[in-house]
Amino acid sequence: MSGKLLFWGSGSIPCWKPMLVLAEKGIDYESKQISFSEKGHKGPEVMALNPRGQVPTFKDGETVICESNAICFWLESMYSKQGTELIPSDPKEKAKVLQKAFESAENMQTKAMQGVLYYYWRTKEEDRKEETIKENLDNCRNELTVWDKYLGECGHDFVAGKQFTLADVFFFPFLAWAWRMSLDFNKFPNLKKYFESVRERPSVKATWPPHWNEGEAQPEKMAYLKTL
Ligand SMILES: N[C@@H](CCC(=O)N[C@@H](CS)C(=O)NCC(=O)O)C(=O)O
Repeated sequence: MSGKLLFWGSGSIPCWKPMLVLAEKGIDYESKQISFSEKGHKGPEVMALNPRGQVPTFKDGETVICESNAICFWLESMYSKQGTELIPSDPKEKAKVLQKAFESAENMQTKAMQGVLYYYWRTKEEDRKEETIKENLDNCRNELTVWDKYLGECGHDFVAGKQFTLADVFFFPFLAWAWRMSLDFNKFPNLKKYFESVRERPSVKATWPPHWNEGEAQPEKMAYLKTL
């Protein structure tokens, strides 16, 4: 027993991040997949560790860590020499990685995803407003364009340079989500190239959300993302 335990749910971007770190570092852990539809995240096991009843929830020995970003930092600092080094020690390189990681955590969430996905989920069809949909799509397109340009300008394979880092751990799940929601990557050639290459990484394949292999996301529901 490694003494590490992760509660996670399929398709959750916050869960995917620490799972990628664990896989990149080759760290053994006990994996406990919860079912969102059965409210496993509100069950006694998770609630005992995380009063918010959210996943990911992680335990490493006696240390309990909630919040996906905190788990990633914990793993990187505890196991920095194991597997892929996700935060470089050189201060300039480190700053670049952290900038892109936080930029992604902030903007991909609020500008790209929140508007298009949450508005759609949380607003009844009859209450949806054309102008809000348009504004959300514009925000999403603008955000993806920023990242497409970054990747084009740096000419590197990864978001913060030549190596896969924490910036990719934070960014890739958002991009994969956009792909899952029928985003047409042909409009973002650098993102397309990045996505197609990074999705082949063993860590990504090993942690791909299991239910994504069972069929498409409700493409008819999210078809409007195609208009991006
Ligand atoms: N800020 C948290 C967010 C975690 C989160 O929202 N997890 C979702 C799944 S994606 C969840 O457990 N939602 C259930 C709930 O909030 O009740 C993190 O980054 O870990």
